Amino acid sequence: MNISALHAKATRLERELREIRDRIAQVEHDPAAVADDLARNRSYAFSAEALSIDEVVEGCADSLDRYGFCVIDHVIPSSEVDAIREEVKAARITIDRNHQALQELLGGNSLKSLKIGANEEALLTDPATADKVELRPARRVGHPPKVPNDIVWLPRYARHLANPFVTGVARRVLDDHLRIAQLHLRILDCDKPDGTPGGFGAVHRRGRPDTREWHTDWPHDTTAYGRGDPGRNIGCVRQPFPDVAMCLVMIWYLTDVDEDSGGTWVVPGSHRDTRNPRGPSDGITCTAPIPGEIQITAAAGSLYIQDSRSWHASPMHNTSDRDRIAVVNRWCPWWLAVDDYAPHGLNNTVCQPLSRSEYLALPTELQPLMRHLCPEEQDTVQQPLLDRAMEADVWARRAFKRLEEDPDSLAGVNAHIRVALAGSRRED
Ligand SMILES: O=C(O)CCC(=O)C(=O)O
Ligand SMILES: [Fe+2]
Repeated sequence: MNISALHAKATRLERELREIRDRIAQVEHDPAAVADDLARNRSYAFSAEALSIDEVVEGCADSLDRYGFCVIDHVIPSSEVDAIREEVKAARITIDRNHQALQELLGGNSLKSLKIGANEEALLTDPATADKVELRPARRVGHPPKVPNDIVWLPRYARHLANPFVTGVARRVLDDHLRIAQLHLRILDCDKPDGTPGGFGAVHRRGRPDTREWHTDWPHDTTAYGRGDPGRNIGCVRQPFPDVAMCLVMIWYLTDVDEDSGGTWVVPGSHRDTRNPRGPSDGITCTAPIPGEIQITAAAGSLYIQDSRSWHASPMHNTSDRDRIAVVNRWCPWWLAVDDYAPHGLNNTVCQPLSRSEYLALPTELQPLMRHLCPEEQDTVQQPLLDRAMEADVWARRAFKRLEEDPDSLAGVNAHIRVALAGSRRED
């Protein structure tokens, strides 16, 4: 059998195995019953008001591992929520105006359709542009400037972003040195008196509670923002995704959310499923419901956190009488490559920059999470990584000391170490 016939056979067998696994899963458990139970009991949620930081971190890490998501209830105290919601509404107007001004400056129909050539780059870096549009230099030399990070319009919200409950969960799941790589508003309008339906997406697609827009998020967003455009494609990890949490998506709800007022859709356990709702070979229709899906319910001031591999969707309807107001951020470990791609994605939210004075105005505890956004700051690795390197160095030095002092004693000292081959278990 030649190699392409073998590949074809492997693909057929993989599909068959998947179908058999699906059938077993259906017999073994009814995903809808599991989902109903989870939605009713909210066993994914942990309260910042009632529990200690350690309890919340433990509970959330476990829920992220098991379901792919969790909620921290009341992470913003209720006395603060109204003022932050108003701040976000005002920021929306400022941000939209700035995008509009940028679009007019560059003469495009939409920022998404703009082609950035030498003329546009010259306009963006022309000092006279500063009177018309707010732009900041990007960290990467040779990349055009971008609109500033939304955090500059949200000083009140910024005081809560590095909340120790939140950084505790992120550090546990990702690594010690964290970076907030994206931050933007996510507002879902409610139905309007003129008949415009509420919900997410293009108006003509909105309004029904039984449609979806399933996707996974950067760096697991299969269409990678820019699709086939090298100027805008931000990259996507190859399928099947490795079983590593690479990014935590945080959605800060500033209005109550439930089935009719903007609760995020998610499929529990999907972060470990090797298929993807937008995977071309995975047989899933991303606009239709999926058995086992649930919609998050949470009070204003609560935080939804998910692994970026989780299959999820913004609701395409909002029949409540208020817009759903939320701020989204994407947190990643220091080792994930950010923003070296998509230099023409002017309104892409990856690493929107900060000036030095904006960076210095951030709350002290937030600065380490956003330092990489400021081109004038030297972004060195942070203390916990230095501590780890020091520990490793002390351990290695001991061995070299022994090599120098007593080389004959080395021969058998690693005899207890057994390295397993792939597929077998490590022997402790
Ligand atoms: O609007 C939501 O609830 C989900 C938002 C979302 O999918 C995203 O920002 O990646
Ligand atoms: Fe998303």
